[in-house]
Amino acid sequence: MLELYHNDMSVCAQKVRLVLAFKNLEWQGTNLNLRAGEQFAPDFLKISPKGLVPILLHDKQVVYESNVIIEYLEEVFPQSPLLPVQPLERAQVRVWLTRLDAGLHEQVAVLSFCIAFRHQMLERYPTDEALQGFFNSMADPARRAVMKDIVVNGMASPRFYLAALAYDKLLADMAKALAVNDWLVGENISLADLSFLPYIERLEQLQLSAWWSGYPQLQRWLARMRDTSAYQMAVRDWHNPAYIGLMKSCGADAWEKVSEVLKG
Ligand SMILES: N[C@@H](CCC(=O)N[C@@H](CS)C(=O)NCC(=O)O)C(=O)O
Repeated sequence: MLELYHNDMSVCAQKVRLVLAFKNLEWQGTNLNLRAGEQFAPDFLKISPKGLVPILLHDKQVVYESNVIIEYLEEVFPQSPLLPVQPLERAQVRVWLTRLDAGLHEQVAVLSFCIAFRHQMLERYPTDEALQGFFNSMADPARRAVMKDIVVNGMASPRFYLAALAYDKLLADMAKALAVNDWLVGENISLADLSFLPYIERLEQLQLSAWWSGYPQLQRWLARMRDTSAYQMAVRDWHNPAYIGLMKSCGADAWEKVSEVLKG
């Protein structure tokens, strides 16, 4: 039996749900409310030492880290393969996946919080004291420092600047790959495409789609990805209207800010 501890709008949870859906696998889920801190509940920390989603349980055995989970699913359930046959192309898929762990995942959180999600926190903890109490409740000092910076400083944070630059490079690299093929690696959809879809859709939700107006191949890839039933089941059906609405309203001036950053 497959059980997934996840969150409706979490990008790395979407990535795992996309692979489950693409492979037509049945699973049971627990959707954690991350703003309410359900990821820090003692019972959850027993299976997720860092208090992060997604967590997969396969016949009660725990697998964590979304990149590890999707490769595990690929190995255990080889139907509808999502890794190419050629070793070189498999390596190229893994290079794309590594990019998420090497910074892009943190950068999507930085952009999302600086533009929109910080407002959820400021509303939930309306006084300085309450906000400080929330920061203090985060056990990991590194995560606490990042959270404090992006919630307090928003788009004025230097992290926002660095995240914008990293994403700019990502979009250029994706456009380069998609100028040659319909998919990020080789002739077929792979773990790389499914993994990056939530990270691009998030930009659109933050009102930043002008970012790839010079890359029509990226827009076509996005449309192709959204045409899959996996997208509908794993992403679209989980869209949380409150989050989508918040990102839309808070994102109104985000592109202007990102453009300023990119101009240096
Ligand atoms: N490297 C991890 C990152 C997991 C992660 O950052 N999860 C986020 C949601 S996308 C989370 O659980 N955030 C809760 C928190 O930061 O308290 C993975 O790929 O699984």
